[in-house]
Amino acid sequence: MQLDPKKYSEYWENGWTIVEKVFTTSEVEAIADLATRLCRDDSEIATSSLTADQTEYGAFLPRKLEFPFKRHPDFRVFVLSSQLRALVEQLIGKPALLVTDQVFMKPPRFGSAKPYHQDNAYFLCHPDDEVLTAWIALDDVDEQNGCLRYIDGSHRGPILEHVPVPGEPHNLAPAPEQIDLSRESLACVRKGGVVFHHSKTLHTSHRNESANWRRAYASHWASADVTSEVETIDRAYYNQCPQLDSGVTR
Ligand SMILES: O=C(O)CCC(=O)C(=O)O
Repeated sequence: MQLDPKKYSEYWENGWTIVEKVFTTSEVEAIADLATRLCRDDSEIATSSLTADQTEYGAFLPRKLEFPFKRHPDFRVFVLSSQLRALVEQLIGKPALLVTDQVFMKPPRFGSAKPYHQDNAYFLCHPDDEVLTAWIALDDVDEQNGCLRYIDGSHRGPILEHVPVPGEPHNLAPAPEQIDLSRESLACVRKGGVVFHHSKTLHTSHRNESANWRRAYASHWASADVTSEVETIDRAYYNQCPQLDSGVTR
């Protein structure tokens, strides 16, 4: 799949861009159904203890399916699709390797907010220009159901200090005064579209206030030249199960 040069410029100017129609509606619907089913299977809360409303809107679901690539072959086929990889490679300018992935689930009216952060505050990868996230929309995503929000140009600044958010120790975020909200943009996208962001771009998503699902498959990619101060690259799929990530070898 050929990347529109305008999208390439937008990515390097703002730190993110959207490419619509990378996947078909039926491809993303099958993946959304599979992720939802696996989350329900994983749920430790007995559904019998929930109210009808909670059950209907999936309040018992975990909010995140970790490592879908390892969970089911259909996820592997999906995330390693040639059209997605081609777009990633045009953005980073080198062959791309899949590092890790997650499916973020925001059930209707229950999906919680994710605070502003930079992915590379967690990954600590270098060079950071060769690391990106391809966030695949599994539902139509807008302001009401919790679209991604970006601080334009933040990928050109430093990695900010990230500290645990009060009451949410699993979430690390910079101090609010370090986020210039006057440069915030919303990334609304149709299901099957992909939002690409640089590893240093500040991004967040709000709670899902709508009656619709907001599910997204986030895939994290790097070139073979990328190293990490922590275990990100040692634990990358292409190092753990190279036979499955067949595109490029180190
Ligand atoms: O989907 C979300 O709400 C958060 C996604 C995110 O932070 C990421 O993909 O890096």
